[in-house]
Amino acid sequence: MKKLLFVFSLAFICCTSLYAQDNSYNLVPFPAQFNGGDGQFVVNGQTKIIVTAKDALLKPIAQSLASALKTASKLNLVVAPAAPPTATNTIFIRLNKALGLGNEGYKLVVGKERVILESATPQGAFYGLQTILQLLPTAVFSPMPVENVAWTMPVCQIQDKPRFVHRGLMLDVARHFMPASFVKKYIDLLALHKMNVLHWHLTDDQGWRIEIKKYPKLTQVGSKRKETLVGHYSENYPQKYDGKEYGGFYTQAEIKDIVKYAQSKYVTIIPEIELPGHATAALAAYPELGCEPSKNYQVGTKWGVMYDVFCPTEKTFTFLQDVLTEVMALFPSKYVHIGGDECPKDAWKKSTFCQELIKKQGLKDEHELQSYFIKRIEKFVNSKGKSIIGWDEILEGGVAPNATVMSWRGTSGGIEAAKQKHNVIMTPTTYYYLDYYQGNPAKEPLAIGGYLPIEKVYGYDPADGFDEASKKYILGVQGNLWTEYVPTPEQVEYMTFPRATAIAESAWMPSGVKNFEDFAMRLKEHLKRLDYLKVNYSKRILDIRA
Ligand code: TNX
Repeated sequence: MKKLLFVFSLAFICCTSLYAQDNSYNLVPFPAQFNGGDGQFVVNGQTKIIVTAKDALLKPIAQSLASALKTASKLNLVVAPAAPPTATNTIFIRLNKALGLGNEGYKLVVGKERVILESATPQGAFYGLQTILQLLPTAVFSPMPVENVAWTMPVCQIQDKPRFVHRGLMLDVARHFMPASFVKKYIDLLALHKMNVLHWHLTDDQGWRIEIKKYPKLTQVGSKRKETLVGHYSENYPQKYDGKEYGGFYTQAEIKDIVKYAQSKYVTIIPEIELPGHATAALAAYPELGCEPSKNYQVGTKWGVMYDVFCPTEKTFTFLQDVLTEVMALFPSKYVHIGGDECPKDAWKKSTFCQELIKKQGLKDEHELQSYFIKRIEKFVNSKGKSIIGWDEILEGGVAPNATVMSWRGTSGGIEAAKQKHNVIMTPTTYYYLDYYQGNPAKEPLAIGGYLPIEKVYGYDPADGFDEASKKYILGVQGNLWTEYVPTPEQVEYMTFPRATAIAESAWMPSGVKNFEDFAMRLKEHLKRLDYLKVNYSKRILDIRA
């Protein structure tokens, strides 16, 4: 069996390379199984898209295809409820529960006379639609009509499904606020890459960005900072501030609207509320939640890890439960991310309350106090039928029983958590930190540090370092964009793409079949799609391969 798989993989690699040399096969992420053929399906003014009444859930997908073609080609494709199976010049889109490709998979057969897209769910059909759009000329992504294009798709057969269920990007809107319209664009770009999770980092030391009705000061006070550090926060750099007030937050109405939008693109938004650390913005609003309630806490104006954190008092737990209750009501996601990272223990060490609590609970030290904190929060979240995700520090002092661990400090946290039979999401700094430099730092805009060119991002296999028995705990992967040095949407796009395209391929393609050369060739055409979508991606890959 192993030998067979090996031969299959080799054949796969050869085929994918071959196909990619032909511009018509620039699929990203590349499908799990692909067979090319001869000839083309020609789309013209008479082409019909068929969705029967029983599959009415697929209508929005048919309409999206028709509307993309209408915008770019002016062709007016009709979406109709029936046609004989032998009808020509027809695109059939239908549900088929017996496909065997899971909830997100689809089968696509492009013939000269007709196209058939089948999936077990609308989500599968949505990914099939992304593939159809990528098989069509790149101009189908144009927001305006494009002349002199032959609107064809190459004959091919595809059976496709993702490797991982969690295929995400994390966007930090706490350090720099991103407008709601841009968050929607980011969701579009996730969907284009068949990614399905937006991890929304909504709170941190430098800003609280989600309206909580019960605690209005969180946004009245916590969403604004007096000024922002310019340049690098390391002690070795001059510490200069811009002297300008900075702020922003999302109302609950805006959040509902964004969640609904994401649902239409099959993107789940996982909200993150940071605790017990990265909490200074909340403490500035409600100082009674800190270990020194009389302290004049201020929303952070520089980056890094801050000394002040939530104090594990009953007042704090009530506050956090109230906040999480409102958050869980806004986000249908089964998961809530509760942070858990970089919580310095100094404030707890100095606090008599914390020291007594440690004794009372029979805990060994402040690390076990952090574990106590997270476990209590987990219990509450579980009682509401949801689950927590935490950064890998939640392993400290004993991981909460049902937690999913997001492995960021390298891969070891994830590997360890999986050994303890916890689900994990791999997002290591070494491969997936999108705030790191992607080219020569001397030629790049200021970034947090590190060096992470797309070749390295692409080369990572998320199962590296896991033993056979642990691999099944890998839920998936995620690129993280922290925004200390990313003040605008344009800069978010620059840092995210095309590295996120490489992550999307690792999230989707079967293990062992990726090939960077092949990817780079397909990427060249894919970047033209991003041009049409007005994405300010980094052009480095084009320069180095020109
Ligand atoms: C570490 S990754 C952090 C963030 C910073 C990031 C910068 C993680 C869980 N915490 O607070 O923004 O480094 O790369």
